[in-house]
Amino acid sequence: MSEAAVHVGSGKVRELYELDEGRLLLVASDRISVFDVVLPTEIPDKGRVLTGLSGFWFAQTRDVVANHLLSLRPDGRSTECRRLEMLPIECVVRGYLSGSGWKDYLATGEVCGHRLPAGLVESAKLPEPIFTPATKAQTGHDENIDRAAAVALVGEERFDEVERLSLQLYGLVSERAASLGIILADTKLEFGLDPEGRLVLGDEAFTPDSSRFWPADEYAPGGPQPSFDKQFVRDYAESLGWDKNPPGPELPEGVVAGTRARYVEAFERLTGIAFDEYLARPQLVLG
Ligand code: PZK
Repeated sequence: MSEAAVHVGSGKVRELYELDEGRLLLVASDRISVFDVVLPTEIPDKGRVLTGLSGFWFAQTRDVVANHLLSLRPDGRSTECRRLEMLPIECVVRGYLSGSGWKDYLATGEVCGHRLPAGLVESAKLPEPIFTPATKAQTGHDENIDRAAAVALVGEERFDEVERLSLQLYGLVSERAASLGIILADTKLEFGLDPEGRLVLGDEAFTPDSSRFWPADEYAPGGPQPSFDKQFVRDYAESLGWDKNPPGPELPEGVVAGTRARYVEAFERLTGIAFDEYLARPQLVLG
């Protein structure tokens, strides 16, 4: 990393550094979290898979909306990006009923003010994708909010713009994933403003850490779906009778190898690029 980089933020599995006034460095580690707990065992190359996938989708969607990516570093896990003024909402699109969307629907019949048909089951495909914004919690979980609450945070014009762009991006990526046998159940996007006030897509985009990817050939609505990437880890952790409170369990070699293989498979299926080629030349994913 460049000698002058100043650490400015930590996520569960990522670090953020300032390169200069206008540029940041986003570094994806190999840490993995399950049931919201970061485990003591890493998944080799997980950070590279996520960085490469995000870069790939930034390149594929640049005609829909500008993004913050400037370049991928040769380490394959670090993204140099433009510094933005981030909007104070998470932009979530759901094509299927899962996670907090399913919980809210069970309790109220609605998700973020979208009234849904009666009788939907867990993981059901929605009649059409819906935009379900959330607040950015400093600690704990993001809170789903309706249109009025989101408009109060970003204004009506900005809301309409991020809703339209988020739905357009979800449509583009979910169609490509579907054609490759992968369901993009939902995704979380983050937008910011550049110094000229233009809307720019930031953060990571369409990675397994910001989205739910499900293998289409195992899709069976009526319960939770196996995760494309983390299912071995979840199954192993539950088989131990772990109570899902920290500290999480160490992972055996076989679970690590199987999980790494799933991440690499997701990368190769979605990008059409061999992961070894990415490691040799990360900028390849930018086209
Ligand atoms: C920004 N985060 C999330 C927190 C991480 C990531 N382009 C940008 N401009 C300004 N701010 C951010 C970004 C981006 N991306 C992203 N927080 C601020 C975050 C902690 C660690 F890796």
